[in-house]
Amino acid sequence: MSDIAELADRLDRARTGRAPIVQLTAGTEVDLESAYLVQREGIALRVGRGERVVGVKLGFTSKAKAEQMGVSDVILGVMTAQTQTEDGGEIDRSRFIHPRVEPEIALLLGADLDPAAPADEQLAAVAQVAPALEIIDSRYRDFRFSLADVVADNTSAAGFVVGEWRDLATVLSDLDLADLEVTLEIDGEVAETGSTGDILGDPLRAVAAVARLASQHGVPVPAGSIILAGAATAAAPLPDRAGAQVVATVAGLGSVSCTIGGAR
Ligand code: 0L1
Ligand code: MG
Repeated sequence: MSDIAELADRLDRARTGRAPIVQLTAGTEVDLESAYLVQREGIALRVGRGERVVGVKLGFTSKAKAEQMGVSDVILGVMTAQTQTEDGGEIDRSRFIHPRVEPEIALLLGADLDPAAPADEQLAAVAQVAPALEIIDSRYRDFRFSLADVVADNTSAAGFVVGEWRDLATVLSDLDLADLEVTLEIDGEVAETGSTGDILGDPLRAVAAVARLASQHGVPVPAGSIILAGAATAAAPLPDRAGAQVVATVAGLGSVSCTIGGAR
């Protein structure tokens, strides 16, 4: 087994067995490019077992989180249909290790994303927009990792929920997508507040970032893909109580929610 395959297998076992591991970089030199290869290999393992890729996500899109990690670029992960929960649906918490939840903006591509196209053409590929929740769950002990570790671990992607899609052009004629208040509520209590402007200054900037990273690392982003643009607030622990409600509201755009199941 090559190093890349072995590292991907280690992370895959940690995820499927819910057994956190020490950071890959604790024992092996892994640069960023190799980390993306480990990520791709991990996704290939899952696709081989019947999972279906439905989109991509960005991480470290807020200045605060990037500064905290000492990184200057965003990171790209891949999402599968098997990790999506319908809006208002139940999320089985027992399938995670130490999950957190963050409110996001989701974009839906109506056309293939062409990395060579000018930015305005790339933007024109986005057809719809929706509020979203992302569940992140590091496969590393104590949720601690280096940049290469977290990229290899598919940027902690673990699950997502998308609210009602709205036509992007209609939304933009009415709202400033870069300046909408975002609230994350857990059981009716406000857990986090932020703004869509905390996502790269404007969540639509995610499109060019995705195009660049996807092209660099060989990730296709065809029409119909969902893009999670990034978190608008810090992540909150996913509640550990069955029946707990998690709701994200993006002012003017709507709400998205899930209920916790399978908790202790
Ligand atoms: O989606 C995210 O912003 C998470 C990126 C990875 C870092 C983390 O797990 O906090
Ligand atoms: Mg996220």
